[in-house]
Amino acid sequence: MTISGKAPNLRRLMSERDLLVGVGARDALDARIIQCAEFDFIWSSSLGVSASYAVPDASLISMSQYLEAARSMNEVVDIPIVVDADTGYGNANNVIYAVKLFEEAGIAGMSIEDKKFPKDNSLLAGGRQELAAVDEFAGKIRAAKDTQKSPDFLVIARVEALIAGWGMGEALSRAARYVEAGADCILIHSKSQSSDEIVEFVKAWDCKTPLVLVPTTYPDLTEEKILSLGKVRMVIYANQVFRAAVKAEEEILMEIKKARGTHTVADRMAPVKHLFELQGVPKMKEQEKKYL
Ligand code: SPV
Ligand code: MG
Repeated sequence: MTISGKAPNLRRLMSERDLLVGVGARDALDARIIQCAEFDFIWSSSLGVSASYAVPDASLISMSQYLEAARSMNEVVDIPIVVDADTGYGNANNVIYAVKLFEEAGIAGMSIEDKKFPKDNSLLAGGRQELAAVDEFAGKIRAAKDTQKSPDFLVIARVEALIAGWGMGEALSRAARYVEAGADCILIHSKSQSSDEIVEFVKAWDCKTPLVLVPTTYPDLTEEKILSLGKVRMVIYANQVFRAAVKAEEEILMEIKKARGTHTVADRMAPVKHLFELQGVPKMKEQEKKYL
């Protein structure tokens, strides 16, 4: 099967820009809105997609459900989708099957994290942050790289050693092992409230392989500061968009309940016309002129 995805676009963007900025989406509408705001790529977030089913981000929904979510996002945007594939949905066999299906769906890249399946969300207080054996995870990265059909498909190895509290040395040595296994990028994740831990990792990183950061708990690390560190080629704002949506939904519901009507909320909502635009209604109307 020919792969006609956006992996080459993502690689081209990476070669042209110092820092790519991706934003987490839970569904296709989020993805469209993110594209309209002119970000570089979409992060199909496991937290977001799980949240769209209102279930915990704990390997509960299936690979097919994540695939369908990413496919629906990919269908409505031109920018590349990077899939957050958790632990790869099982062992290396599951990774092989996932890479085949996600790549065939036109997905540009995939992040796989070195935790045990089933995983817990990395930011969950008291969550099960159990790391996989290094060799086992390196096998998953090799499996992904051997499976991809397009040389441009991006395999990101995500290191969870800092999340699990195993320390800087473990994080650095794991990252180096995953580079040996063929990882295109290293996503180093941290849940520290300060950026010190991540900055220490970045400064100590001495491989050419680019780093990816997810500055959720350390928002002080702005793009400007990240650029000044060097070595980091991607930043992902993984969950801000759907967290903002949840807040807006809850607030408008409270207001409607309080006002016992919708007469006070007009300025808090996107006009229906804007929703139609995001859904591609203008294009559909053009098609109608041509074909109906
Ligand atoms: C996600 O967006 O699902 C991520 C990032 O994996 S985090 O929620 O911080 O683990
Ligand atoms: Mg995730």
